[in-house]
This record gives sequence, C-alpha cells and structure tokens, in this order.
Amino acid sequence: MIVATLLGFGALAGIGILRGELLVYEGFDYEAGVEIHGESGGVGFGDRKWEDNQDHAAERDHVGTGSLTYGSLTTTGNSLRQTSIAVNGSTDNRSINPIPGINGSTTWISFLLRSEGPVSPDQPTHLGVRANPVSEAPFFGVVDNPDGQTVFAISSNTPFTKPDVFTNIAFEAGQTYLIVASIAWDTAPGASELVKLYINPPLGANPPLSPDAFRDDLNIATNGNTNRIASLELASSGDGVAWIFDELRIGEAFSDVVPITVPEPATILAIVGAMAIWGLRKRGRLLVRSILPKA
Ligand SMILES: [Ca+2]
Ligand SMILES: [Ca+2]
Ligand SMILES: [Ca+2]
Repeated sequence: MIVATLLGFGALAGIGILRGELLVYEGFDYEAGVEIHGESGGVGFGDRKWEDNQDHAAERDHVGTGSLTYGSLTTTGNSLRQTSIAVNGSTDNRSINPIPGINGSTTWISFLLRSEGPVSPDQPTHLGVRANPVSEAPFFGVVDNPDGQTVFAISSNTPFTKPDVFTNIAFEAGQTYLIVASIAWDTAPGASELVKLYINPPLGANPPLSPDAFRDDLNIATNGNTNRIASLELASSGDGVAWIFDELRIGEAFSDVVPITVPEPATILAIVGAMAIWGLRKRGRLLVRSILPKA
C-alpha cells in the first residue's frame, strides 16, 4: 500500500510537467528603484533592452520594490512600477526574439497586473504584443465599457475599426490579477488569429474550457504576411496612479506561462518515507493509513 501511495504522490507532483517551451520571461530581477530604460535581463530578448522614451525624467518608470505574487505562481525579482505625473501615461517597450506564428499552433501569454490606487474613468492599461513591421496587434488589459465600468478586455491598436471586446469582469484597484491570453495562428494570407483572454484562471490545471473574452478579427502578421510577434508593450494611463506589471511570460503551452512552485518530487517522497517509517515505529500501520491519501 505504501508503495502505491508513493506512486500516487509522484503522479501528483508531476502535474504541470506537460510543457512546451517558455520562450520569453521577465520577472524584473533588477535593483529596486532603478530606471527600467536600458535594463536587459530576462529570457528571450536577445540583446534588446527596455525602452522608456518619455521626454521628462519625472515621467520615467522604475523598478518597484518586491515582486507581485499570485498564489503559488512562480515569481522572481522585483516588478515594474509605471507612474505618471501628467496625463501622458506610460509606455515601456521591449523587442523580443521574434516568435513565428506557426499555422495551427497556439502561443500563450501571461502577466500580473495591479493598480495601487483608484482608477479614473477612461484610463486604459494593457500589455500588447506587436509584429514588426506594424500590423494589427492585440492588447490585453483593462478599458472602460460603454456603461463606464472599468473591465478586462481585449483591445487593439486599431480601436476605431475593430472595437474593444469586453469581459464582464470588473477591475478593482489594489488586487493583483493573473491575466492569461492565447493566440491561435492562421497563416492563410489575410486570415485573422483567434485570440482568447482568461482572468485569474486556476493554477496547476488546464486552461478553462471557456475564455472570459475572445475575438477573431485581428491578423497579427507583418506586411509580408509573416505571422509573428516581435515586441512587448506595457502601457498605462496617467492620472497619478501607479500601475504594477510583473512576471511576463510567453510560451507554447498554458502550463509554460502559469508555472507553479511545488515541492520537488524527491522532497515529497522523502517526507512521505519519513512519515511512513515514523508511523510504523511509533503508532503502527493504522496511523500511516490515516495520514496518507488512499492509494
Ligand atoms: Ca517579479
Ligand atoms: Ca511613466
Ligand atoms: Ca494571420
């Protein structure tokens, strides 16, 4: 029975191992307080650095103290703190090693988002992924819906011809949100991608069957119709409220971009083994049965 139980624990520990590849990761493992402009850490960026091209030094964005966290989501480093003293807002960009949109495959994206204070009306904030040269690009974040509520949505860089697609999930200041998106690629000339958005999906599981929003009207392709993404854009509105972005990921599978920190299988096996020996010596087999899950 104990052997069967150990195998059971091993299987549990193996949840989340089904992975493609993590292509881009930025945990903002930089010294707190430094300007983000010029920083060059993370994975999947090659030698490209963060760009914050605000004219005024007081408008530039800095590395925040501490990482955003979300349950058992794996995190590192600090975070990005976007601030603005005027109405200009903040935009920080960074090119990535271009990710081709292979027909029939899906690219996954995730990040954490939080605002430190109440959000004024009509203050859109997003993480966008763009092709280069510029094409239609999806933005994942918050906007105001027609009722004036700030909700999560899939926006784009072509808002006047292709309106925002809203979720019915209201954004609340002071909460950290896990935002996950997917792009299912269609490389037929002129064909749009299927883009989905998930707010706070369960960790350590498969993606929910239904997204919170989706749209299929954006062709995320270069002028030559090469379907790909080549840069990240983090943008927030300027009304004196600080917006925090963190734990940016792009990968080939949901589990790539929602990794969770769990004890190593070897550690679990050692703990279970020690418990079993302790139980057999001190209390007999009955206790072992009572503290271990049924095999
Ligand atoms: Ca971080
Ligand atoms: Ca700024
Ligand atoms: Ca396409």
